[in-house]
Amino acid sequence: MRLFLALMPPPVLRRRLGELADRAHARLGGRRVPDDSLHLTLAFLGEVPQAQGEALARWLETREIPAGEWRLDAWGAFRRPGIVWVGSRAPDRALAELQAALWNELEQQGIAGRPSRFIPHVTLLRRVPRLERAKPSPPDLVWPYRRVALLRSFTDRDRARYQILARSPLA
Ligand code: 3AM
Repeated sequence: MRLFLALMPPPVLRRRLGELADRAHARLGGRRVPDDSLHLTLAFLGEVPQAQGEALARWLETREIPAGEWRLDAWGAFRRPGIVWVGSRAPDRALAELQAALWNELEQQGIAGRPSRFIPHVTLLRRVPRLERAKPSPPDLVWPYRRVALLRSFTDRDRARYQILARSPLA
């Protein structure tokens, strides 16, 4: 199973992110990420055997995280895969610490693949054919979070789909 750890937005924020995705999609095209799939990836684990996935789910269910608030105030893009995202202008210390702490524990459980850089972002569009230089007015959103989710990623009719397998206890 292909797994990742992510924050899932609360419903009000999910709608706001969906509106940003609609606006960006009208301008740039590409594939708009459906509201249900909007997330912030903290760790991409890759392909994991079923038994290890189940052990990771049990670990996460007892792993409380510190509650926090992430401010989203910037648009961004990853050019090569044609991804348009929203995130923050300045690095977010709490998220960086959370990502590092989770990776320490994943590595203790035999998971490899810690990235050399962590750019917190919410992907809104994929496969954008041509990215513009001009950026629209920056977003100004706050994402309050209290738990992390373990998700399985799979492909269904050429679309990435996610299924929540486990969640950490509410902080
Ligand atoms: O939507 P975002 O950008 O947060 O890009 C994939 C997505 O991130 C990323 O994991 C999230 C859930 O699929 N992802 C997929 N394959 C990856 C890989 N090989 C990857 N991240 C790093 N390495």
